[in-house]
Amino acid sequence: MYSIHAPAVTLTIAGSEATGGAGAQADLRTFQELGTYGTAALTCIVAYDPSNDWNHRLTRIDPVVLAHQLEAIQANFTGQLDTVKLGMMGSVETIDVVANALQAQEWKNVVLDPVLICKGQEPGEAQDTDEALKAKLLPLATVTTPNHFEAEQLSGMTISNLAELKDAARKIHDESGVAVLAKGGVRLDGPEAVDVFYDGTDLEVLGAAKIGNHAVSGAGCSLAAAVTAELAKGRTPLQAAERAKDFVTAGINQRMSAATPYDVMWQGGLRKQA
Ligand code: PXL
Repeated sequence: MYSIHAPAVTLTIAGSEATGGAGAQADLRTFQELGTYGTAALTCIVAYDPSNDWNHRLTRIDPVVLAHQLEAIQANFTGQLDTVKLGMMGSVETIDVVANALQAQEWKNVVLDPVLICKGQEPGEAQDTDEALKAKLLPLATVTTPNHFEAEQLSGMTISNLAELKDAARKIHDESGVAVLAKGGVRLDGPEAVDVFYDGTDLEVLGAAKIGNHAVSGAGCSLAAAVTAELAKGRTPLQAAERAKDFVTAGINQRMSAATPYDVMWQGGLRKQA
C-alpha cells in the first residue's frame, strides 16, 4: 500500500554554489526543512577558487537550458506550483528567460532575493544585470528581500541606522508595490541584527541578538527561501518573514565551519534534537 502525499511545491531559480553554503543548495535544504517539495532551475554555477582567495568563478547556464529546466518544472507541476524564489540571475539574458517563464502562469507568491553584484561579474555587466532585475523582475515580485547593500541600491538611499532602513523599506515598497523585508543583519550598529518588514500597512522590526559581528554565508539565500516555503504553506508575508527570521537565527547559532574564511549557516537549526 502507498499513499499520495501532497506537500506544497516550491521552486528556486538560482545559481549553484558548489560548496553548498549559498544558492540553490541552501534553498533546497531550506525548502526541505520547512516541509515543502523543492525544485530548482539553475541560472549559473559558482565555483570558489581556493588558490585565489576563494573568489567566485562564474559560469552562466545557456539561457535555452534554463528555459528547458523551467519548462519541465512548470509542466510537471501545473496547478500545483504557485510559489517561486528568484536568487542569483547572472545575466540579462537569464532575466529575460525568467520573466517569460513567470508570465506563462499565475503565481501567488514571487519572492525576489535581489542578488545584485557578485564578485565573478565585470562591473559594467553587473550594472546591466541590476538594471534588468529592477525593470523586469521587481514588477513581477510579491515580496523582496534586499540586504543592506541591495536596499541602498534599490532605494537610492544611504542606510546607516534603523530609521534609515525603515525609510528605505518604505521607499522600495512605494515605488514597486512589493512587500519588502530589508535586512540590516550585522551591518547596522547595535546589539541586535535587525530587519524591517513593510507591506504598505504593517511596518515591523524583526530583531534578534547578534551572534558575532561577521555575516554568515547562506543566511540571505536561506532567509528568502524560508519566506518562500512559509508562503507556499499559506502563511501571510509578515508571518513568513517572522518564521524565516527564527529559522535563520537558529541556523546561524548552529553554524558550520570549513576552509572558507567565513562560516556557513546550518539549515537544521530549528530541528528538535532527538
Ligand atoms: O549569497 C549570494 C549568492 C547567491 N547565489 C549564489 C552565490 C552567492 C554567493 O556566493 O554563490 C549562487
